[in-house]
Amino acid sequence: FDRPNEPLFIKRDDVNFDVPTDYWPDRYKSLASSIQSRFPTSGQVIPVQKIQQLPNISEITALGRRENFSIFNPFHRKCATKLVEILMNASNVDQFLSICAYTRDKVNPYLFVYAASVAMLHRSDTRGVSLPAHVQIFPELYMDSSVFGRAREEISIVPTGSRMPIEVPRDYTASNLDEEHRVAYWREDVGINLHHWHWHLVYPFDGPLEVVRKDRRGELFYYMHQQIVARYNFERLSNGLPRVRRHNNLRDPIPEAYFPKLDSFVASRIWPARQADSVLSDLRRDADQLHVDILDLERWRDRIISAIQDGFVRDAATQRDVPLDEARGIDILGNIIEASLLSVNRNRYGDFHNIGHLMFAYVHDPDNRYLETFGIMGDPTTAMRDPVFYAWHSYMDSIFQEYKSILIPYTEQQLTFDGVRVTEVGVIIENARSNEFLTFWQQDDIELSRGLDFQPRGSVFARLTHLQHAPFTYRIRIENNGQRRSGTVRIFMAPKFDERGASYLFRDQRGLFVELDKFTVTLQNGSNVIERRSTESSVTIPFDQTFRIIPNRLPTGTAGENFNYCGCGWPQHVLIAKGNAEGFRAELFVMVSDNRNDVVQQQNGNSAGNAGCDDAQSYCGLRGGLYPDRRAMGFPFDRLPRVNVNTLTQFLTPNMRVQDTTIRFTDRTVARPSVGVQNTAGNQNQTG
Ligand code: CUO
Repeated sequence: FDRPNEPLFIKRDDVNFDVPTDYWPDRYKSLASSIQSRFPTSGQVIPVQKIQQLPNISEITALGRRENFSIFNPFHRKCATKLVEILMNASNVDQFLSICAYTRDKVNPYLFVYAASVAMLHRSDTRGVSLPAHVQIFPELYMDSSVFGRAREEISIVPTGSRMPIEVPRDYTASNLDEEHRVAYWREDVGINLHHWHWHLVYPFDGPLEVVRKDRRGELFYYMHQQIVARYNFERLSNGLPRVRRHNNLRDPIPEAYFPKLDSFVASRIWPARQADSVLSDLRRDADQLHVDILDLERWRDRIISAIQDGFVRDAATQRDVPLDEARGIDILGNIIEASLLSVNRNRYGDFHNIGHLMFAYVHDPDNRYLETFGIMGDPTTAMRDPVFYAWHSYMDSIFQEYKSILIPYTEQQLTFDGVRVTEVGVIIENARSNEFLTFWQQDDIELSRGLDFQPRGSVFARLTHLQHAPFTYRIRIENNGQRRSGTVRIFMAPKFDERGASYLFRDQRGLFVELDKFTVTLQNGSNVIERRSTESSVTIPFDQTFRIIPNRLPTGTAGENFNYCGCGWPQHVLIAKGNAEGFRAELFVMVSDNRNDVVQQQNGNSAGNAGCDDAQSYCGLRGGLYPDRRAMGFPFDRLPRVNVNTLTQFLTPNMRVQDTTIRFTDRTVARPSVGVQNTAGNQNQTG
């Protein structure tokens, strides 16, 4: 994965291994001996076996090495699928490694890293291997391009050990003249974008069937993105902005402009920007094999909405109607709208969300007359930086909500847990008022050198400033009138007031609840007091894991020292929205549901296991297992309320409780006890 634009030079004479130079790019074959003498092996040598049968990669190389790669583009995704298939089919790990070595220098680097990562996450013999953070492979996709000029200077002039981290400015894509910029710190957060990249790796929408087919993947596509929009709205309201608009008329101008200031090292280009009030057009891009009309999207959308209203979809294989019932409806729809390989009828319902991303991504050059590549909406790695991502996903979400609105509301009976009452909910924060979350800025250093392919080499760090909150503990008292039994605690939070300062109707507020945690408890007869730390959240993974800071580099005793995560999860540092200086008012909701209705028996017989990983289950599911909650994702907020329920208070049953809270933001920046510079200085990172 390291230095993805450089050729991989293979030493000829490793004992016991026949390493053919025909793995090399053609350009270098005739120069083999002089290159090998100029680049003596330093660091680790990785032996590579001869490949039993060289794979045919001619279709994959149709996408050039110096072009951008978009998984949303049907042609690009065909290339990626082909490579994933080849890598999945390698007979063992050694052959897998050999094929990686063989293909890496021949195919597009973005495509290679994508396909190799998907294969490693899904092959049974590589699943335990931790992937490096994508920001370390392609740092240029995550931060201001000016960082790299400064990094080059630092590396060239300053000896290792004395180098200073390169500070990534907090405001570099716009000024506050653009009011959308108030939430740029969140959209451009490196951890948030890494989460999105990783989520789409775990849940690819195309590729070999064994890679795409996962329990409730369509529903999780809906839910994870619904939560992103809810979290974005929480952040917007914290910053005095209204909830995000929906881009529901594809022919309307797009008010949101965005100037990403990102480089593409692979394509040697800066990523294109979008002016305010740009308008989508039909795409006519021969070079990308992309011919699609706005009318196509409108037709797909209308068919999807009709299907929702009819209550069934037409399956292409059987030519039968499949009901969008309570059990499977949302999952079927998620796969249709995205669209994934599991869509029951791609011809009829099309590729709405993915092609929508591309339409936005090519808005500046829809017919390729300026030979411009796609904008950041064209890549899941970068898309969340763009304000229009949320306008698009908020529209998608409203289609899912249209479906949810036709389901019969949960009855009081379905929501209640007989004999169980939540009598007290509190949030405890050290040295602070109870029920007040504290937020501030924090700086952290991350290593860039694995992704920088210039000489000389050596460590160099970027210093990021990101949102952070003080760790806290929930304290929940639950009265149980019955026998010892098991409950699922579900914790959510939403803003208390809307943009005008008015209270919400339940039907509006329910879409703003962000999940904070979900866990199982054993309830003894009588009073139970439960304490749960914010760092244990089922939604998040720790900072160190988001950035894959290698455990043996961590100082002893720090959080994350013994982690065993596979890398998917919302970043812990953005668990709580920013709030504001006055104390932003929010409602913390806690529910205990009857675990007998929630528990899922995993196929391996284990009800809780996660094959070797502690991924954050709420947004990422269980690796290799069933989604570990039988209820609909987002329960109990995923449906409209029962009759006569207009407010959150009216919605509550005795096993639920709401606590008023505030989120107080202080505009100060704290440094993290340094994990980076002191502990890793001198690490030359020469392997690769
Ligand atoms: Cu995650 Cu639109 O699906 O980006």
